[in-house]
Amino acid sequence: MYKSLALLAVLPSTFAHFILNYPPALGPFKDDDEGTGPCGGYDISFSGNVTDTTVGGFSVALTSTHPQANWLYRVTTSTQEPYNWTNILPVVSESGLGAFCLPELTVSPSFVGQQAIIQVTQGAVDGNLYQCAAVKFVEGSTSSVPSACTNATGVTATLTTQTSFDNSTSTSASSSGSASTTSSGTTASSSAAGAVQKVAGGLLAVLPAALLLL
Ligand SMILES: [Cu+2]
Repeated sequence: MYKSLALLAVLPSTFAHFILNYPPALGPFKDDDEGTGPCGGYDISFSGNVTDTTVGGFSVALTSTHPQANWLYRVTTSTQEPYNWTNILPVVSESGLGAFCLPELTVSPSFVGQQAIIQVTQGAVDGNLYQCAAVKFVEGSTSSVPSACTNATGVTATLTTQTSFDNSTSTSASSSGSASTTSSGTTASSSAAGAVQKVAGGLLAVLPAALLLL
């Protein structure tokens, strides 16, 4: 009893599904609106916090209150539907409660100089949940990981072969055999595997790179 109260005290005051700790979210967390896309009750906007973010390596730090979830990390420079999202990683399957951070995420250098929205979607037992951060992409990679980027004991993550929560056989990459699709897939998988490998001090299993190329 006392122990569970103490645990609750560590969690955010509302019993949130998940919280985006870094980069800073578009606005104060709104628990009731977290299921509202694209940004958990916020319109896409650059009028608040805009965090300088290096294209060659950056962190996204989360707190999850679901013991198991899938995560999708996407980016866009568009402010209007359908937003033209680009996946930063394939869907990540994660288990464990509390702090969950992927360091060394990357986006294409073509984002340098642009303001963009990083969107994190959590696919959980109670549906899809959304948080976003406004960033300005700059050159280079950040050598130091922000203090907000930690992983709770027991948190593990693996990359899946899915590109969305809808299904794994959607029109994009999977059924196309073109050379350009193959080579971009190779690049994405190696950097993605590197990012996921950093989670939780080697507790995780990373899918063989070959699987990601299917
Ligand atoms: Cu929830």
